[in-house]
Amino acid sequence: MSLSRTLALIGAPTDIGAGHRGASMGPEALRVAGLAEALRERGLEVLDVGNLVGPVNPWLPPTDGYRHLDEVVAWNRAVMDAVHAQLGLGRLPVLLGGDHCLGVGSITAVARHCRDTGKKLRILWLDAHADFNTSSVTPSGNVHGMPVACLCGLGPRALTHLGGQAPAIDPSEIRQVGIRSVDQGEKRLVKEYGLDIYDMRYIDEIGMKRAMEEALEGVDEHTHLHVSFDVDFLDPAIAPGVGTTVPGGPNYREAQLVMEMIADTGRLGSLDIVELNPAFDEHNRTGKLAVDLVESLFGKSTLMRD
Ligand code: 6HN
Ligand code: MN
Ligand code: MN
Ligand code: MN
Repeated sequence: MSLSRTLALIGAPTDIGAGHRGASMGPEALRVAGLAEALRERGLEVLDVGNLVGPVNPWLPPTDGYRHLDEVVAWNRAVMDAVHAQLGLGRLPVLLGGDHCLGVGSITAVARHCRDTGKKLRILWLDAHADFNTSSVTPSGNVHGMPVACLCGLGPRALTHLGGQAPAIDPSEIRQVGIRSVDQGEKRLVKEYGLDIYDMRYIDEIGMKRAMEEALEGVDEHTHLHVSFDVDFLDPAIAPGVGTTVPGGPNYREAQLVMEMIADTGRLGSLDIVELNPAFDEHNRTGKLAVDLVESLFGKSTLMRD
């Protein structure tokens, strides 16, 4: 794959939207696992722009169905501005989370950039969870369970309108892969909004290759492909370093295939790596696995296909 663009690593060290502390250490764990070096090894130019700053986690119970909403908004503003700035400079932003609530800021920026440049947006949401809760149906109040709903215009105004207009995206622009944990009220909402979900049951039945072919269908030279990689997408047997493990996820080979098939499109335009939680990890094993998979996402293949 010829990717001539410079990658900009943007750290967002926060666990403000999560139900466990520790995703705030994600950016550093990815750096320690050698993310920048591995990508440079691929011949890519990589710029680590450092960490964004935002409010500390006050670790309070939810109010009106949200935990830390003001702080979540502040972090997402910082993320949106940083991601949009890097896209404007022609760089490929790689958001190092941080928990998945940051997907609101990141994807709001990407969607705006697509409107500016006339690109077609396709989001691949790799996750065990649908992240489509609202304040009225959430079992936890944790905003990392809500970003997709917010992006589709369902949620608190400060997040749905983060980029000025709502909804930031249309549900038809997103494909969710690896899903195996959807809450009761959330199920009703994803059906109502018509989300395209490749859940593990479906992947078991038709196989990862066909599922990914379907999820990538229609991606062409006019497409900006955004990958939102929640590390809990992976089976906990290979990726214990997350706060919300769900058994029955993709194994190592399936995960590699996902990344390789995305790389083959040559259309990757932006990336989130979120929910890596070193407090739950074993000697940064999950961080190293994430780096390994991201190498494949940027075109590293096991055989001579480069
Ligand atoms: N994530 N559905 C659960 C909730 O609390 O809303 C878990 C969400 C996990 C979110 O992993 O990004
Ligand atoms: Mn998620
Ligand atoms: Mn723009
Ligand atoms: Mn998840």
